[in-house]
Amino acid sequence: MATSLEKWVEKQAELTKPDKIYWCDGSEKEARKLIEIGINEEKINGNPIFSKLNQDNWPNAYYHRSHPTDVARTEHLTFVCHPDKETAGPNNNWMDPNEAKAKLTKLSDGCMRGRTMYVLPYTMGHPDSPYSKTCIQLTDVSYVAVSMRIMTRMGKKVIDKIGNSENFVKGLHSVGDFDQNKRFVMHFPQENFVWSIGSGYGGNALLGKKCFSLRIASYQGKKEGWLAEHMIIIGIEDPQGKITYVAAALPSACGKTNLALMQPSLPGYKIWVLGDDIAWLNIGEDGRLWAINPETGFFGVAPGTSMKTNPNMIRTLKAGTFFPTLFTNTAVDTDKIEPWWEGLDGEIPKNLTDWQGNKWDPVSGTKAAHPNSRFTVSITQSPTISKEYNNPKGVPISAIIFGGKRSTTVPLICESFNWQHGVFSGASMGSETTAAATSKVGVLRRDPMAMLPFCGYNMADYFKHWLDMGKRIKNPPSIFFVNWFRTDDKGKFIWPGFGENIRVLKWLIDRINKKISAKETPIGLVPNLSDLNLEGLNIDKNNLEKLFEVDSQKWQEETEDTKTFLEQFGDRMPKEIWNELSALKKRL
Ligand code: OXD
Ligand code: MN
Repeated sequence: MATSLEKWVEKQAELTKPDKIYWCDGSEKEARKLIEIGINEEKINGNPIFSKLNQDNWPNAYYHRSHPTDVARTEHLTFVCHPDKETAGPNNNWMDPNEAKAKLTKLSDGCMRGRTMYVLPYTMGHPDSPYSKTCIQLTDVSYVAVSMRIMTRMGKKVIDKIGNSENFVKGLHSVGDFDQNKRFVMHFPQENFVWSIGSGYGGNALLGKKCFSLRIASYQGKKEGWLAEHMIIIGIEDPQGKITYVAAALPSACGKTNLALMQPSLPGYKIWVLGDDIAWLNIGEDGRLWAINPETGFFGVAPGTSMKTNPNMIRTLKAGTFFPTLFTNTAVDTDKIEPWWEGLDGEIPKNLTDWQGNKWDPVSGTKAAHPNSRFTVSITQSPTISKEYNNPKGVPISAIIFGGKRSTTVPLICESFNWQHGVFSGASMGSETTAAATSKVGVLRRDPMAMLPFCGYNMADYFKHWLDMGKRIKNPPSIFFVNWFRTDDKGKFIWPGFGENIRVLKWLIDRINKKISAKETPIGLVPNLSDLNLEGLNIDKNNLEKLFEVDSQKWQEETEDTKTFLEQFGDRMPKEIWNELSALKKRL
């Protein structure tokens, strides 16, 4: 007798009509085979899916060039299909689930013809974790199958675990014909189901990532009393060897991965990485907040990554274990057959092929690597992986950091007065946009908790859930806000950032350990300059003060803008958030 899983796979195959169905076992041998298939058989736009890179300098690394229209998340084509629009909220595109399914059924009819359907069994989270989830994704491209093996815990055992139960997260993915007019990423939270067609890009196609572990999981978390967040998880070790775990939410491409793999400039400090993108936060048996990273890899932005900005990531990328490392839409040095991107160390190679496969002309003014070109690499290759990484319970969180890219207004670091105030700061956070989504770059967009594109339900209910969580957690973590990006009169960044950010984290640890006091401002608590270790930095006094300046005029404008943003949630908005806004206005 066929199991529920087998029946479900069969049903999807009847619709999509692949030539073959291949059940993946997650083995190393299989990953090699899939790469061979990607090199020799499958094609996108007439090009092979993978090509081999220089194995001496980049061991086990492969190159992938996407369809040129398929280079980032497509938020305008991403829908959350709750039965009613209100549950999806103004933060999501909504479509009635029946209408969405009818639409996708039409588009998916025969979409895998001539292709192989890969069945990917995986868990998000350690299989022994009480917080992990069992999932199946179907896809018709080897790139996605190989990527999922890097990013999740994939293997045959998952199928045994599912057995004949219906209790698994379902994902159906096809690249279709890459037609943008037929591209959709649809979420069905009531059914734990994601259906994506027309795109092979990470955020649209690796369905365990943004689609399940954030959009669907955030909704599960709301129902079940936990949080699925767009956060890194790190352990900060001080010179005495004490490790403090923190989770930090920053919008896409705001230095999240750099923070997660930071090499601290202050002697004696170490940063241990548990995750660079997603955190699931649960209340543990002891009543505290605990975090796991459901993923097992980094899907990071390549441009700007170098031995100077993120040496531990370069080491991770070059570590070469049995997991392949993928580079997508970077440039390629045609002499050495190596990946290249703007910001990488060393001279610009003489002969480069750009991300679209054309010979690159350095005076053309174009970028050789796509600004959102990516690497996909196993976290296990990181020299700074935390020893708690595989702990099924996760790690206890002592502080939560929110942040954004703001050239003005927002100080380098600011501590919230309490949980509710912190939730308000998170709800009102804004950031100048980047290239991770297909929208305008450099405009200020409000992005609460860095979750605007990822919260799978009405954000007003999400804020309420955050407030409720605070009431249930014993000793809720302190909440901080950081901004590494404030600029001087000439538009240059004042703060050196990267490894120097440890100075800011040191202040944060000293605060949570109650070692130092702080200066009260209308927006929260900022450092007394004497408590910040600034030794060896060369920031002039005016600029230093500017880093912590709270300009009343600018903040009044900020509150107005926040109010306009939050008003879109109407009556559903918790009154605590409005109370915080009024209190802030009063303090200003
Ligand atoms: C990502 C994103 O890819 O946030 O992580 O866009
Ligand atoms: Mn992200």
